[in-house]
Amino acid sequence: MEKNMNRMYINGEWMESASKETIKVINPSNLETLYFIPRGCQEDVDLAVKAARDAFESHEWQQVKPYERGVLLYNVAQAIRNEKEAIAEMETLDCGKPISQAKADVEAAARYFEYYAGVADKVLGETIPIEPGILDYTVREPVGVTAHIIPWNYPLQVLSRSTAAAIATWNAVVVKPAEDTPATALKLAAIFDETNLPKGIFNVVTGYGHEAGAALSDHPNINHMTFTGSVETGMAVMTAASRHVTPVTLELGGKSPNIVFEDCNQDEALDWVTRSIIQNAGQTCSAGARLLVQSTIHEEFVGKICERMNALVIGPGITDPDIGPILSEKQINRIESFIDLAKIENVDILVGGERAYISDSDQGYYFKPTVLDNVDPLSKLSQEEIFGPVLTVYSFDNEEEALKLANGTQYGLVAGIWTKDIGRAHRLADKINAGQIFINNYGAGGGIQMPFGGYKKSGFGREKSLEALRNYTQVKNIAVKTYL
Ligand code: TXE
Repeated sequence: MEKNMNRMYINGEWMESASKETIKVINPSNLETLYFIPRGCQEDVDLAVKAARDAFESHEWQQVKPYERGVLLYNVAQAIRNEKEAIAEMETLDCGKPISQAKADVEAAARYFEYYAGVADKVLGETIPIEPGILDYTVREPVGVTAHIIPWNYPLQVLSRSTAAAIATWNAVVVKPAEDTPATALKLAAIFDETNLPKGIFNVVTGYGHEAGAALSDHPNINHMTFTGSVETGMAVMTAASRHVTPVTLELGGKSPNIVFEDCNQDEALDWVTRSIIQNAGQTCSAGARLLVQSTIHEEFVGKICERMNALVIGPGITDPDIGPILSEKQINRIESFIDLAKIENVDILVGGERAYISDSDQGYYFKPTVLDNVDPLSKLSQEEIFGPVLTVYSFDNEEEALKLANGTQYGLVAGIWTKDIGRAHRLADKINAGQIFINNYGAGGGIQMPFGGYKKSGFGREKSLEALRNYTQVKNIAVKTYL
């Protein structure tokens, strides 16, 4: 484990919280204590925001040329890659996710830093034709201090995608990782510490959401807030930010459908429908949580999904199973409460539906992959994130019914469409209310270069890709009379 795990990183210094209190972090695979982190409080957040503000305004940072910022970020990417195995292990111990998935996350993190390293000297303005004698142009300026509240399901990836974009565009950042999974944020701080980045450009305050997180989102001296997490907390963050007219980018999860037509390549659809709900034990905002299947192939297709789910290996993340543990007692209890509801609503529990016990000591928060059929589209089971390896299944007869089901939730993050009828695929893609549509694939390209974000309660603003630069820059228009 990293040596600085019991310290936060503020203004280039490793420090305790002003509260002097700590939070225990456990390994969800076996419930062993991993380490303790500082329980950050208002005072720590104030310190970090001030450090970021001073660093942002410093001559030193203002003098860093755009391409030099790119080089700094590129070096961070290389440093991440150099320690890929060790960083992946940290992520797995914290989150429980299978080590191969953690390695993919680390690779994605490195790619975010590379991608935005390349962007750093290409943040362009425009010239706008107005009238003879007037030169009108725009410049994209940094917003200043950007705050990033990070969830526990993809800690390093989510942290990297937004901080890389923010630093590439000349901002200074304050990060609040999730209290359950802070290891890779602190590791990233250690990596930044070894670069030539001025002190205070990258800060990490550890702590609880309702304390450090709330203090950060309600801070009068930040210029942008990026939040990924639940709808409920997202609303609280937005309310706090609104008190200071701080713009927010919210990524709040989903209830994404995979829509499977009888004419699709069934083997591919089976692979991806399964993978999209068991990735990270279903604790993924873009999980393919709902299966919408044409009634003509319902029985056959769902039967094959159940076979695949039954064959999956469950175990500690470090042993690289198909499914690792759920993050916490709170999260697994939440999944169980949905299963209780399924029983009350007489839903068909085709496989799973209960905790899994994998060792003699029965330690760890394991849950069996689960398929729920005949679910009411208006039930909470269909409308809310279960955030576990739990697939809910629905039947449709035609395109119109499929569309109605697909759009029938409060969320709109992702949708997968499986059909060889490309006209139908495009018609649906046009009408589905979601920020990202995959046709005959689910998750192509790893997403770094693609805009990502939600419709409806999945949030707003886009992360990843060049779209993210809008979050961290503001446009200034300058009109010049060219002769007097
Ligand atoms: O999320 P929270 P929780 C969804 C998923 C999950 C549910 C609950 O459905 O079952 O949310 O998870 C910080 N002010 N997602 O309770 O509370 C917190 O410390 C400021 C979807 O863990 O949203 C953490 O850093 N910050 C999702 C972050 O918010 C606060 C990923 C997320 O925690 C805060 C995670 C407050 N008042 C959960 N309270 C996705 N979109 O991928 C908490 N936080």
